Amino acid sequence: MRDSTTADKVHDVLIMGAGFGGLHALHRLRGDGFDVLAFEAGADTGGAWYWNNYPGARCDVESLVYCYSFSPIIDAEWRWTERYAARDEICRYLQWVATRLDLRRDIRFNTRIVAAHYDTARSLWQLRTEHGDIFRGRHFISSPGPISTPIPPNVPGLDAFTGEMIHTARWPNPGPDFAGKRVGVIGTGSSGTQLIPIVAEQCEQMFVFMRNRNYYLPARNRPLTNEDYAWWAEHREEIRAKLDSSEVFGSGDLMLGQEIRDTQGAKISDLSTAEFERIMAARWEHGGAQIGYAFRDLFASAESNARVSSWIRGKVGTFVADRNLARQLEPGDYPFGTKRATVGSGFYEAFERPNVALVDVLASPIERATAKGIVVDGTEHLIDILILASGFDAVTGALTTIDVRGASGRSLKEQWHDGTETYLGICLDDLPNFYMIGGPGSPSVLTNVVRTNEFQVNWIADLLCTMRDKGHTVAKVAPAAQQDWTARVAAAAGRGVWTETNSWYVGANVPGKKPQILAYTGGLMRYQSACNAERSAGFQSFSFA
Ligand code: N01
Repeated sequence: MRDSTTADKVHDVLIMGAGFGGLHALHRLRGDGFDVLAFEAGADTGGAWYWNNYPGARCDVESLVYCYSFSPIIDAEWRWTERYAARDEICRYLQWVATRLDLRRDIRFNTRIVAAHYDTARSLWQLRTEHGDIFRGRHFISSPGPISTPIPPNVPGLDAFTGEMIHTARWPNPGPDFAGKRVGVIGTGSSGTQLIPIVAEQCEQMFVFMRNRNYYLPARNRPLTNEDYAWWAEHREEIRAKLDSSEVFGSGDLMLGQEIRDTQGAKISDLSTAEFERIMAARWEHGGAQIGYAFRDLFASAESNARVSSWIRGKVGTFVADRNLARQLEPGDYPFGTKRATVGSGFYEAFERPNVALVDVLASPIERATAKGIVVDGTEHLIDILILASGFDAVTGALTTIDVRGASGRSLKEQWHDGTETYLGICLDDLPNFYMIGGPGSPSVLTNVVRTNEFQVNWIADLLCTMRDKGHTVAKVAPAAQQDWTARVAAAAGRGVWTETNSWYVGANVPGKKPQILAYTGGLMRYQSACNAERSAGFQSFSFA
């Protein structure tokens, strides 16, 4: 291990990750006069999108709201081309922001942090990179992105496979040539759903190993027009305020069209059948995940959710004519939205292609991988390229797969072994001067993640400014505050249907991970109230030194 070229320099703030959260934190804190240094594992910014370079990768939150709102410069100078931005355009956006706001000079690219230890004697954080360099900072902000630690499927013998094997979140550039190839895909979540129709058009043969059937919504993507931008200029602040006032779920509540906006927020239990049908049909036609934001009781009431779930199940037949195929593709018997719904184009239709075979691995799980393929029910499916669209150790994985240790010297992995505890999803009592953007116990992944990131960045920056004004160098949250918030996160989840389904929201996709809701399900409005109350009270849940 060697010290960095900055030798004994102690930065005010070190940031792990230079995606949406990290870039904004760097900009805000530098503007506040702090000496900030950020680390990014990728060769450039882009966050999750830098790594998820698979064919068809595209955001399922509308681009006009999947972007920063903190900067008038960005608002004025950037223009999205499509309703749902493709991966490349999002990367270009973040790369442009990094240049336009002159952030690059304080970012170390190609620099993965592998350890972060708190030095109690000197009250500072010491970060080690994979190259062995050491950096020191008074405060440490973790912003690795909630969905940044890919995991392979739990398939025996996967290492024995001798063909090309690629996880969607580690896609090579350039990617493989699929022409004349037999391709296997494990996973039909958001990544698999987007990739399958594109790769199916290029390969010789595709086997889709499909376990649970997810809810699938048509994106109805299209270019953004001058009229859209005129509408946006008029409604931008109203829409942003609505994202903040989301009571439960509000990822991309942008609705170009007055009629649909008027139906926002109804309770399904108060609606007549005709009204329910009208709202569902309008949102279905509008496309995207709008149905997820349509009703106030969607996640609070099992009966209400069941009406929506059953309505969407009934739609599969509108995509594929073959009734038997439609039945095979029908979403499973779990509440809509409790596993993140997928949004895309051409997914169901891909199964009508003669070169695509649906291999059902729900009733009969994958037995094993061999050198040449995948065995299901005693049949070996021969494969040249195996695509793992098998997801992520979400929200906590980025911190538990590196060595993070606070004042007690116990690793975060040990501390979270029996479940995560945080204060506001941002701080931990054993980790002084440590702050998470998009951490467990925050509503991040159930809201518009960019908007929530921005709120958290500002809250953390306000805390650091308050400390500086008062001459404090160390902030440590009280254990009681952490326990209270953790109980509040559990209570909020207990009031709805969130924990009924095995999904990454509850860590069910990672062997050995404690089953627990990873996000605060009370909505961004309640979350912001809790954070604002803490700030207005002078950060009274913290002890300072
Ligand atoms: O991962 P997932 P993802 N045998 O965890 C299957 C964001 N995102 O990468 O459901 C067979 O959703 C697993 O099956 P099952 C977004 O938040 C956004 O697709 O467990 N199958 C499932 O089908 C998203 O939710 C965008 O039965 C196995 C799949 O692998 C999150 O990232 C795009 C298996 C994993 O689905 C993760 O999405 C991409 C096995 N042994 C990602 N193991 C957009 O904005 C796993 N599976 C569009």
